Amino acid sequence: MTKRGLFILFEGADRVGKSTQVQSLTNHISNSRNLPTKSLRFPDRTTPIGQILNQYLQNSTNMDDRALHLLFSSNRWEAKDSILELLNSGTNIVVDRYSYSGVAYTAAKGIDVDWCYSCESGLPEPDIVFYLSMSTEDATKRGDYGGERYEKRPSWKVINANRTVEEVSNEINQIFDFEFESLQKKPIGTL
Ligand code: T5A
Ligand code: NA
Repeated sequence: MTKRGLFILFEGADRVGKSTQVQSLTNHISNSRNLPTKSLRFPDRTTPIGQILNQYLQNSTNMDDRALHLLFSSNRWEAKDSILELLNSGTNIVVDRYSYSGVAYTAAKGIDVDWCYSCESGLPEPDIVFYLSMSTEDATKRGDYGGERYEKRPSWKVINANRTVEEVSNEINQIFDFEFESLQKKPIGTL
């Protein structure tokens, strides 16, 4: 029987090295385990909704905060079925930003965090979250990154990203290798 794929997520502030580590872990999983592995990113700028988001991000066009939040969220909802198909068919996905970015960036504008999160409720849940953090000082400042509730999750790993690419990816690979088999036994979760 084909085992399901894992949903691995990278989160963290701008420029902390998420995309670099997404690529690295994708290669590690493909090479060390010879398993189908795909990287995804949000926003997915290739869809019609993603194109609106791309225009917003490139030109900082004016948009109502909640309207923008709903577009980022819709951009995840439109990927829901394909995410579940990948996981159920045994493909691991390594994802660059997801709901936690969505909640954090909108809540930082003063919008109620529960409202922000409610738009994400029902989406597939990541099995493990690597939260890349630049320094303990920054990490403290970001204590409310999307709300403390996330950091209580057992699968939330805070990684010191203020090191070389290799040092960071070695730690991530070790954690991944350690957790892989037990995570695979769990059913796919829902936010
Ligand atoms: N957003 C997103 C929302 O508001 N709501 C949402 O729901 C979502 C999903 C675009 C914006 O959208 C917002 C958040 C963002 O503001 P994005 O496209 O993911 O989101 O942002 P990007 O600009 O693509 O990515 P980031 O700026 O966040 O950068 P990364 O991916 O964290 O960093 P990376 O890997 O590209 O590295 C940056 C540079 O550092 C170097 C790399 O080579 C690169 O030059 N680097 C290192 N240098 C030294 N040491 C290391 N360890 C290094 N690792 C990487
Ligand atoms: Na990036």
